[in-house]
Amino acid sequence: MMHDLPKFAVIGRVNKGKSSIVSTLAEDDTVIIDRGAGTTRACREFPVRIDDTVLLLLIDTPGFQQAPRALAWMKEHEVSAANRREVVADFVREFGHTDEFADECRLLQPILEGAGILYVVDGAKPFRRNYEAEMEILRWTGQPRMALINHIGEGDFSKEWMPALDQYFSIVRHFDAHRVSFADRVRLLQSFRELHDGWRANLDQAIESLQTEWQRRQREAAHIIARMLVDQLTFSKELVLARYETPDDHKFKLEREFHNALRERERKARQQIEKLYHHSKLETDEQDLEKPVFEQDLFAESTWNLLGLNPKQLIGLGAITGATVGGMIDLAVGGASFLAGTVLGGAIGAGSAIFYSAQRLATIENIMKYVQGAQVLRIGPHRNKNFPWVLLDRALLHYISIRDLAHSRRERLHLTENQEKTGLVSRLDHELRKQLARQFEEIRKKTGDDTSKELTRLSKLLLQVVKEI
Ligand SMILES: Nc1nc2c(ncn2[C@@H]2O[C@H](COP(=O)(O)OP(=O)(O)OP(=O)(O)O)[C@@H](O)[C@H]2O)c(=O)[nH]1
Ligand SMILES: [Mg+2]
Repeated sequence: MMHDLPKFAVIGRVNKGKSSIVSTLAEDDTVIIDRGAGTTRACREFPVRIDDTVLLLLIDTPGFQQAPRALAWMKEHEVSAANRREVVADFVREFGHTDEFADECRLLQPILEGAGILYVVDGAKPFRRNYEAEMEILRWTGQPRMALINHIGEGDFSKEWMPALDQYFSIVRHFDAHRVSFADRVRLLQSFRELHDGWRANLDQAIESLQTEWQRRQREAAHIIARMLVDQLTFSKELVLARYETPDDHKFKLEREFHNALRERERKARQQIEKLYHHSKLETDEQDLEKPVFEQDLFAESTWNLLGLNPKQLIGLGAITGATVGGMIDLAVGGASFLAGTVLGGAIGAGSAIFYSAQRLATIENIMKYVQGAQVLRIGPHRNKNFPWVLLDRALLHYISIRDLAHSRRERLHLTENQEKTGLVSRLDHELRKQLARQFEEIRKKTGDDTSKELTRLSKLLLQVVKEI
């Protein structure tokens, strides 16, 4: 694979999104990107890799600063078309060790060493004649070259750019560094194939590896979400009371710990998804990130209104799963009504404890039982019918936001931008929803038991969901 490894230098005027394109294609959110011009001062290689296999190399380069002057020097030394590449090499030899044309020399170096050229322009700004010098220099190198029209901002001057770019580059493509999908990335690799015969076999392999990897990530994402749901739906917390204590002594603390543990599990699953899609920065900045939907308290009523299934849909599923309609309405309307814990009376060390599940609103007091010996206070598992649907909705919204997030985005992630994507579960196919509801019921029956079968089944169903959204 290392033999004739495809290498592309990303080239262009300062501040046109070169580093952003490298970051997006290499799925590397550590590439330095900034709104100021002249951010990248040295060339740096970024491998596009799957596991340990490098599929291709991208080289981030400084931008052209004085192309017209550089071209003037080259024209003075030109003899014929046959020696132009040599003249470019002479230029780098002449100025490579001086302060003059420092950025031009650095960006030309990898091209002279055999890299293909990805020339980036900003299609949101009009074409100007002064771009001709840099395009001409690139043509003189004779290396395989493609132009990418990026869009920094609103305007669209692609129509002006096209006829100019077509004269200097064998392929011209639109490629938006901020809004690029997986399919766009694959399409770009397919264009790379056309640039140079020697790279074709490696690029074919790269495309295949990427597609396999994408499917693997879908399966892993489905599994992460399934495992989180199984954990959340079976989770409970217990506390042994001393003889002189009453449940009231611990009620609030236990409830708080229970909710914190649920939040923590959700947070962990999100981090795993972010890691899966190579968003390492998001992971470390998570505490500081403002994520309106997700930072909303899982137990706040507004979250419940926004996500999960609506009461009618829950009733629809109730008929299937045999739950009582009255109870369901009660649970679906009040975000807070299910919060009470349940108390378990049981003899410690006497084997199985008796568990009182609260279908409807239950308070700790009214279901407390004293059995011989110590009392055990237990809270959970969460009984609300909508609970798994809210969790799933939140997980899916987070999943698609991460999956579709270009690695070049540096601003804080506002997941509410995906407003049209909220309420995903309420739009799922009814049959699929029925199957999910059945699985949730099965899982909920399994408190404390082995849930590996349920996990496998739920993963399979969620894979269907993940592939569709
Ligand atoms: N909206 C939007 N902004 C973009 C896009 N691509 C780049 N930018 C922004 O444009 C600015 C410059 O991006 P860079 O990737 O640093 O550009 P560069 O060409 O590497 O710049 P230098 O290294 O300074 O030559 C940054 O503020 C980016 O966030 C895009 O597709 N859409
Ligand atoms: Mg840069």
